[in-house]
Amino acid sequence: MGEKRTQTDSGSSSSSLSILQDDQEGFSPTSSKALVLVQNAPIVSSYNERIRPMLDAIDKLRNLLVMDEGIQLPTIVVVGDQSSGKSSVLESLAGISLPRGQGICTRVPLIMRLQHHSDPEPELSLEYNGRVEHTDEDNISEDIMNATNLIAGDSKGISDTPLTLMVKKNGVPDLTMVDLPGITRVPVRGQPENIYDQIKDIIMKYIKPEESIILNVLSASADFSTCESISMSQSVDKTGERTLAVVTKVDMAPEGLLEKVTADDVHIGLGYVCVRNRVRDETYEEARAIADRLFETDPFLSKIDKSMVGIQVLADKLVQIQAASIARNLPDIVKKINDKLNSYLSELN
Ligand SMILES: Nc1nc2c(ncn2[C@@H]2O[C@H](COP(=O)(O)OP(=O)(O)OP(=O)(O)O)[C@@H](O)[C@H]2O)c(=O)[nH]1
Ligand SMILES: [Mg+2]
Repeated sequence: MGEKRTQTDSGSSSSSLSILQDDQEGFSPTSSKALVLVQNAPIVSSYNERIRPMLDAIDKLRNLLVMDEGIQLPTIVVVGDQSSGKSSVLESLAGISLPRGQGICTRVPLIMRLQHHSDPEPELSLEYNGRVEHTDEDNISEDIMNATNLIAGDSKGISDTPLTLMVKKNGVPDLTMVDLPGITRVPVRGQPENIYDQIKDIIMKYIKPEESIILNVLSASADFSTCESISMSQSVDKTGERTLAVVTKVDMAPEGLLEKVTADDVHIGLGYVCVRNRVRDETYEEARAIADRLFETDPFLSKIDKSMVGIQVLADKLVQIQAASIARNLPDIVKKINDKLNSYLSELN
């Protein structure tokens, strides 16, 4: 616990770049290999081997704070109104427990790196304020809450200093996502008056860059057209071409959902996936079985096309979207880094 971060990050900068350069040739957006991978990818694991090095390179660049130099990285950003179920969706994807509940729960950006590994024993670590803490599935939720309290104070305030959670686990999809605080209009006791503006600023910072993929989490019972998260994502992505919707809590409002997701009044370019997350103390296996049964047997939910329901569908979609985004953006990222490097070198000379 509390192990100090060593030189690993800075020491890896040149290898990150060489990974980028090597893969850039093998996986440029126009290369036929890239297109075949992106179009025909039935199995997540077949992607993982191909995508992993590039995703690692992107994550190393993230740790090297290249974003502070104005270089944007492809990132899946999870947004939604408060308690819409954002953290629950990430829990379902990772099969681990995150802090979730009523009222404001996520108070700092949580960068979650999921990485499949063959060892049956999961490995979890939490990085913040320059240190790395090793943890496990039983303690992760509490460790995140403690780290959040250290960063954002122990009342209900928020902060834009991120926490990074690394999850190496057998069978998880290779994805890096950022979970953000939910949007709320009305400050509760202990929150500053301008809480809405603070949350909005954090969200906008993450979703504005063209390289970001917006994962918009909507509760099934909500009127999508009045969701704050929809108006925020529409303000930066008018056509919806980089927005994917996840509809949660389908168990609570199944009626009329099919009509809502097929009408697509709010222009979601990357489509909808409907999910039922784990609730209370269900195990992940129980939750998955309940969700599967619901989508098979519920008179309303069973009518929704199977390509639009379930966590597995969501995982497959996200992996494909992430791969395409990295492939599309990588050449430009390498170019921007080289340009920066050259300008710093010429300043030095
Ligand atoms: N019945 C049901 N409840 C759900 C579902 N998804 C989430 N919930 C519940 O909704 C509440 C809020 O879930 P969270 O995952 O904490 O929501 P959030 O969007 O991360 O919340 P903030 O971080 O505070 O904005 C929790 O009590 C969850 O158990 C679902 O699919 N069905
Ligand atoms: Mg949350």
